[in-house]
Amino acid sequence: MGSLAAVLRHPDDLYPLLKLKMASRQAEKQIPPEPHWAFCYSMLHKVSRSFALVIQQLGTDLRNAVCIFYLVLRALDTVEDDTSIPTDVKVPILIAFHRHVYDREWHFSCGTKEYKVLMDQFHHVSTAFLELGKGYQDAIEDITKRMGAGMAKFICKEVESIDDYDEYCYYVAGLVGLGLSKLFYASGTEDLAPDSLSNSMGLFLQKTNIIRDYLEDINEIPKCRMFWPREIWSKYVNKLEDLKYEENSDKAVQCLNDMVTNALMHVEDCLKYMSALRDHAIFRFCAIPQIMAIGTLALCYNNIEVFRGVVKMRRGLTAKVIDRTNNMTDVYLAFYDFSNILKPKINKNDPNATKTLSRVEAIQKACMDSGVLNKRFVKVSKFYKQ
Ligand code: IN0
Repeated sequence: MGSLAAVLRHPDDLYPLLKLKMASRQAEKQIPPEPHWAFCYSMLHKVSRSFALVIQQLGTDLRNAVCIFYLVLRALDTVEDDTSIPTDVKVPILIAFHRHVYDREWHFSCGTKEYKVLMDQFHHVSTAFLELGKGYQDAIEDITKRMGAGMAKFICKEVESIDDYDEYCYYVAGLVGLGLSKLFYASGTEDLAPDSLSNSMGLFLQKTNIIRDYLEDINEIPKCRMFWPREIWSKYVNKLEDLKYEENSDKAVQCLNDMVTNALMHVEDCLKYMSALRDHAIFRFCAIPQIMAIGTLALCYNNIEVFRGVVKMRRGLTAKVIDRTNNMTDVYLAFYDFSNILKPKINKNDPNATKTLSRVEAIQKACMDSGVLNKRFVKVSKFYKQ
């Protein structure tokens, strides 16, 4: 029902939603016949909703490499997240995981629902991995090794300082950016992007997820998950979980706005990374999650609902983003529009108002300086209206 109400409120969501539905039907038909590839692509569709479609439009070789990279990372994530695994069992698995992807006999049961299936039948992922080109295998193994070691380090380490926060996000998302840039380069269609830009692409997505999922993470059973850095939240409350209590609403929103302002720092690097991409399918693969992220941040900024439930972009808007993102002009328009949705929400009494405003204006200046957006056009067009 919710989605019908949403379509009635936003009738121009209907067509993009229909296109999305058809595309996912189409994609399911393209599942390869070999049992191990069939398992990998059906698992991909199960674990990531819209993202599987975006992967589907990549060229065959790269698509297979990205599919396996995605599933290997999800498996590593499943081990890291499973709070029922004792630390002295979990840490060695995380550190040695890069070797296990080569070993079709290796098996470790953990996780729930579709992630348990992924772990129990991980030998299919290893079989497919061993069929990838050497360049792809080396890139995936290198990143899996560094991410496993980084995750192991933070099993017993809290995210205290903002540097810890950036370091943790580097291990679980920045390295994904470095890995994808290596895969794009190995596919021969892109130059190898600078690590700093690849890292920012990951940090912007990860920090948006950490902000959006605050309540889900703090209420995690049996052990709460805390990724917000103490250096930020300790300015507003004495314990991170205090942000969710009614009586701390004002402080909670100020802390939220501080976190969003921190995440906005990575936008210019992300725009530089995307503007350097040459291949259309790779461009869309990278740009769509980025636009989803700036849209989600605009939605979360100054929004107490982040502490009452999970704030998500409506499915119709996701369909629009997937349908309308074809070149850098679309990206600049989207970042300009969503910045324009965030800006009026900046209330001058917010402790970070000046910093937030300067970051939003820097983003809009970067979009205007691209020269592909002219003042008049931006004024009238509402590429994305909430
Ligand atoms: C991703 C990223 C991703 C895509 C393209 C370029 C990237 C460059 C650097 C870092 C990550 C990049 O995109 C997915 C998007 C995704 O999975 N979205 C979910 C929705 C959601 O809300 O989670 C979906 O189901 O559509 C992403 O978020 N991550 C990811 C993981 C693996 C790969 Cl290969 C690419 C997860 C994360 C933690 C942000 C890296």
